[in-house]
Amino acid sequence: MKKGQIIKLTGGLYTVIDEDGVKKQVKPLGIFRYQDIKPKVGDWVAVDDHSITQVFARKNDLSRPAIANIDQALIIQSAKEPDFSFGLLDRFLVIVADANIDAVIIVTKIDLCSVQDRQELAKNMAFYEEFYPVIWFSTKTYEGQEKIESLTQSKINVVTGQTGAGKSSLLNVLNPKLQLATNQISKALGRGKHTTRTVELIPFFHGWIADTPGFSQLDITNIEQSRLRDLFPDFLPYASHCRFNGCSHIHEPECQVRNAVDEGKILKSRYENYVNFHEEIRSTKPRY
Ligand SMILES: Nc1nc2c(ncn2[C@@H]2O[C@H](COP(=O)(O)OP(=O)(O)OP(=O)(O)O)[C@@H](O)[C@H]2O)c(=O)[nH]1
Ligand SMILES: [Mg+2]
Ligand SMILES: [Zn+2]
Repeated sequence: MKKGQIIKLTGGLYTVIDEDGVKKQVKPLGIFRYQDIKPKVGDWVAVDDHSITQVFARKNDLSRPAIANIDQALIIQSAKEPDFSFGLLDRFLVIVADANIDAVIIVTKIDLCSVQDRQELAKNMAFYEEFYPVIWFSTKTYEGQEKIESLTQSKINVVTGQTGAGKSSLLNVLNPKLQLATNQISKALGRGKHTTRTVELIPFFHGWIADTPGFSQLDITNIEQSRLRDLFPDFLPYASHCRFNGCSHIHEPECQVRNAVDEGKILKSRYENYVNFHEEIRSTKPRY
């Protein structure tokens, strides 16, 4: 019996790298089905020659893509084509934080920005930079490449971001051997277009990167409404000074988060997105 990590799942067959670095193709024990255990890419497991015999506890867990034990999500947002979206960025940040995964924000296609556009974007991104690593990247100028290399070292990374944002292009620049397909025809932005069905961890700077089309599931409605405010790290320094314990920062008087927004200490769009998400979650909960 050896310990190992699942790096790939195709057609019910799992590829595991065991503690000696040996690759094995294995199947889960039949009994797992009755125990409601479904091994995922990223899982630490015990294996014998043919089977996964045990799945160890996960540190985190995503369902779409189905992957476990991720250290870090690279949230890829293009500056242009498609246009930068703060709503989408905040949504990704919330989903990633809810899953207890660290986030790195990468702004791609920066070569398509005018100097003025870039200054405008930089002004807003400065609010994020206090809480997340923010990297500016371009496949044309290679700006940001070294920073991405050093931040992804020795970690299990997953890329995410809307279709066309430049995820595959970025990975190809960082590791030309990958030769991932780019610019796949995409009519519908977001979901439904990604064709790949396999999730795979690819060796990447002494660590791993998940070759996924990004999170197809951008649903936030399963997040606890009372937890949502804790997923905005920029609110936390002010939240502890709100008049009411457990202030939702929406309608309570003497709310220090709202004050900080008014004073320009919290980015206004962050707060607006928080209120939108709060309402989105509330409106899907059954009322009694
Ligand atoms: N000018 C410019 N174009 C880029 C850059 N990065 C990507 N692109 C272009 O943007 C298009 C989409 O890039 P992809 O890498 O396929 O995007 P993706 O995020 O992998 O998209 P999906 O696989 O559909 O999720 C391609 O035509 C790329 O050539 C960049 O830094 N600058
Ligand atoms: Mg792609
Ligand atoms: Zn408050």
